[in-house]
Amino acid sequence: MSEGKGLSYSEAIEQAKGTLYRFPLIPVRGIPLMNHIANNWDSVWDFRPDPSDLLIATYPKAGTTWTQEIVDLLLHNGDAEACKRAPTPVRSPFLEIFSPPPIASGLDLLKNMDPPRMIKTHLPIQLVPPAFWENKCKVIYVARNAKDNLVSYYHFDCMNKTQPEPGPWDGYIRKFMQGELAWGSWYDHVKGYWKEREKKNILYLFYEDMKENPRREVERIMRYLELSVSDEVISRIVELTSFEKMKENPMANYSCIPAPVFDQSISLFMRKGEVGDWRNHFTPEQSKMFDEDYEEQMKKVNIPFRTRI
Ligand code: PPS
Repeated sequence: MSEGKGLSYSEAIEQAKGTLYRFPLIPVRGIPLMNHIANNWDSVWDFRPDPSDLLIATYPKAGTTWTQEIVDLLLHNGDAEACKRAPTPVRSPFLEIFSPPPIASGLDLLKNMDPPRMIKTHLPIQLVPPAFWENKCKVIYVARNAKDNLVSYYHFDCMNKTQPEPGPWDGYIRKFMQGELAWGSWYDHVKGYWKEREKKNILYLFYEDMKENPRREVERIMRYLELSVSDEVISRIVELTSFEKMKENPMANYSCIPAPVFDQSISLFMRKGEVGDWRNHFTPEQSKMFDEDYEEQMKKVNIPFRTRI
């Protein structure tokens, strides 16, 4: 398996070990991004996709990996073995990610792939390289309710040793509300794509809908991609992309990224995969304070988020 420059992620991370730490955030047009991304920003902004490339955009922890797996299976007519050809970040490169060498950047991986490519991003809409819109690329956006998204991000920041230290839970909630986490404000992120979804032909999905009725959402993605697969294949894709199946799939559960970056002994990447886990984390006071602020930040839009299904 080659993940750029002929090294697997494990080998590259092993070699880069001395240069890995919790990277500070540097604002790019007001959005806090890891320093390696900020330092390479011009090459990200100048990226030119092929019109056939697909962008899967999310705020971190909203259901990216799940959607990448569904799309890959749809593109391979439900062939499980074909979708085990490489781990998720190799099959579907992360556009803006930059780490110390020799870890391959997203752009390195994309350079070595032929279109159509399945490209992941967490960039807010105003930072998506303009060539995606010029070339009328298809874009799938997945949104997850703020409270579950925040809980998932907190656990991720505990185990991802290259993201800033999450600090105590109470303070983490405030950082989320103030847009201080990597990739900025959740509120602006979900609103930005929502406002542009019709004009830019963005398929706007909800994590909660995917949990409630995965078959319906897989079919929705299939139609958007102008694909046609049989009912039997749809059933297989739903099965293969269940939380349980993906959790045990080494090509989808991020076990490819070893402990100096993802320390899964702290928290698994495939952690719980539920709607409503926020109730196990927020105190009634935290929930009230969060809801009041949410009303204020979301008052001008009506995005149908659900915190339970
Ligand atoms: S990342 O790092 O931003 O790409 O993470 P992302 O993939 O967006 O989000 C990770 C969360 O999605 C959950 N997940 C799933 N839930 C349900 N079904 C499936 N198949 C699935 N795959 C991933 C994953 O468990 C993380 O959520 P939490 O709540 O932390 O479990």
